[in-house]
Amino acid sequence: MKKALITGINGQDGSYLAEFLLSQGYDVYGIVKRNSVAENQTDRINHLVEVHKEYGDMTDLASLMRMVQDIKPDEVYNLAAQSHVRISFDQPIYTTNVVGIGTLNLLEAIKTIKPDAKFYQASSSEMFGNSVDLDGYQRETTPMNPVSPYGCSKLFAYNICRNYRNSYGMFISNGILFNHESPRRGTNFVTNKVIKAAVRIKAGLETKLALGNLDSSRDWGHAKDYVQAMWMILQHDCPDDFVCATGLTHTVKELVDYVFDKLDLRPENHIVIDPRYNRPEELSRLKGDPTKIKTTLGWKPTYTFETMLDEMMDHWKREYNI
Ligand code: NAP
Ligand code: F7E
Repeated sequence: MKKALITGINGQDGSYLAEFLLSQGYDVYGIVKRNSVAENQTDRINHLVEVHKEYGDMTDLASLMRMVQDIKPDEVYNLAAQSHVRISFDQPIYTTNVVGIGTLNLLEAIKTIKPDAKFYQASSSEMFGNSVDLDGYQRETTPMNPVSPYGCSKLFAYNICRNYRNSYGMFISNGILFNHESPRRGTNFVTNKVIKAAVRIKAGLETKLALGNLDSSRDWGHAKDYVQAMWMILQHDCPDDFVCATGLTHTVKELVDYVFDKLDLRPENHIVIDPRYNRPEELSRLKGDPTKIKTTLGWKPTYTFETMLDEMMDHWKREYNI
């Protein structure tokens, strides 16, 4: 039985990845950060009784070393992060400690104790910033010029992973994933924020939805499809870096229009623009080219933008009984 260690297991991706790896026959271990409200912290994985949960923190090297020593994992998926871009402007040092130094802590623990473990790093399209190739896509070779503390720290993590791969011959791969969503997405990310609020408006529980920049556009896929990509990346015969994206982009306004239209609501009656939700520097457009992961690993998404939003709407409609 292969052993997988997932950091950030109680996050959106960690929970889907744990489900997927259990279905593949893995023994799954996950690092859970201590939280003062113990009841809420493992909400997304409480149904996965087979998962071994261990307290640890990306900023606490000793806790990572203890776990790598005890578990001796075959595969490590580094998904832990302060993953909210807007919040990274408010907490740049904390974000960098978790995302950047935290990744280096985990690499050191693995290099010292279990150097043959395969390592997946959750890299992000946010690393590109506003760089875009002439054909309008971002791909593995597009220059990286991040525009947020989150993007800058993810770029450090991406580079230190490549450096450890090249220096020490370790099996370390980066998945450069574009935005991916699901009913389990945090409700302060724009997709789930819009959908939850629209359903609450429909249910008569609120009337207004405050948003920031409606003109930015994102390449949105489904988290379930993207965690399969993570696993496929580690099953490849050599370590490498892959963009994972749908190849399509939509503005936040298009997202709002689709959701409100489906619920028979008129956005102009409910949306208010609040500059609090703007970023000091905005990444205006993301559209990824998934050619490499499709042709090399045979990955392809099963959800479209619309079927993903429909599933998220169904989730919140069930929640509010409408
Ligand atoms: P998420 O829902 O925010 O999950 C992040 C996880 O990291 C949570 O379980 C969180 O635990 C944990 N964590 C935070 N700080 C930690 C620390 N100091 N020590 C240990 N664990 C810590 O994020 P996600 O959407 O699943 O994304 C997974 C990974 O992919 C992240 O690294 C993210 O940056 C990256 N990524 C995401 C996307 C996307 O669109 N979703 C795209 C590209 C890359 P708590 O909940 O207890 O804080
Ligand atoms: O914003 C705009 C906002 O916070 C998307 C993370 O998973 O993907 C995610 O980062 C867009 C931005 O995601 C609101 O300005 C407008 O242009 O849902 P988001 P993100 O910043 O793209 C990348 C790939 C990651 O790696 C990150 O971890 O929507 N927007 N109004 C808003 N965004 C939010 N959150 N809230 C608003 O009210």
